[in-house]
Amino acid sequence: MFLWILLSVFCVIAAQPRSVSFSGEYGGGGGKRFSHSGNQLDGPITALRVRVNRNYIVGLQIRYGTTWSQYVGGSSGDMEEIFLHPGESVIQVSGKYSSYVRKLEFVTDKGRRFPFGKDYGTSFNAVPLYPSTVLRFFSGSSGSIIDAIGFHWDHPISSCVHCKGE
Ligand code: MMA
Repeated sequence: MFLWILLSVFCVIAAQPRSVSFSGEYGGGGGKRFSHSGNQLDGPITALRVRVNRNYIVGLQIRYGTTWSQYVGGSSGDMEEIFLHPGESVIQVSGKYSSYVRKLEFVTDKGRRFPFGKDYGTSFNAVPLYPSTVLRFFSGSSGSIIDAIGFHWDHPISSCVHCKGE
């Protein structure tokens, strides 16, 4: 009986369609860790602010729904900002890194590409593992610049029960 219950539980879990995947981390070991896991409750990613100097990705601030995340990173260089179209999602991030993050290029499901930073270092190409999944949140490490970055993919948020102003 116990074995039968165990087997049923296993089958139910094994039959669930998978959707969550992670790409990264890209970069080095310095800085202080950050994760936007909880920001997902504010809604889907709707805009990006990326601070760049002449060598590195210096800082990041991400808008989830209508709420901007805390800024992570340093103060050198210039802040650039892009807004996604309503319903548009990031489905690929390629870039370059060394001991720090040097370039990030976001590609959306509408075929738009947004490059930030410089073309030096080791290349990476981050894409979701499962079909129809999109960039849901960021994590990584930062100090005076962005030391490392990772990308978390899942289905787009459909029901915005927690979202403000959606
Ligand atoms: C700080 C500190 C380091 C980090 C760098 C770059 C200047 O030092 O947080 O751990 O590697 O910034 O972000």
